[in-house]
Amino acid sequence: MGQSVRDSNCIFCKILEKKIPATIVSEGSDHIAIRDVSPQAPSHILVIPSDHIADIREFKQSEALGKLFQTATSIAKLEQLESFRLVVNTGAEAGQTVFHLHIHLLAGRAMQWPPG
Ligand code: DGP
Repeated sequence: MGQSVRDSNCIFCKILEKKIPATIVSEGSDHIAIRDVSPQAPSHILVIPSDHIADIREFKQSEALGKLFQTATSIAKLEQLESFRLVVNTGAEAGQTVFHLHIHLLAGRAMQWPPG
């Protein structure tokens, strides 16, 4: 397994490198899953790839992207979340604030549609 690509200015890279603490839900060679510091639902987990990739448009490996979604789905099962929403904010106008790709796993309350 090669070394992960990191950006020393990225908060999620710092979490991946354990330079900043986080509540870890799951960890593997290809990802870390943590509880969101500002939860928007009773369960709010971020699934973050180990490599620094700014957003989903930059993710060129479709197999790895599929695996990341499978990881999010497995975590939902482990957390016994019957119903959940996976969200990938892409670009500032869409609400992205951390420019290291991540999947939000949200659950534990009724969700609105369309999302705001
Ligand atoms: P987004 O807005 O889609 O880029 O989501 C970024 C999320 O990351 C946001 O819900 C808040 C969360 N977040 C930002 N900084 C930290 C941190 O230092 N620790 C944790 N656990 N979550 C963070």
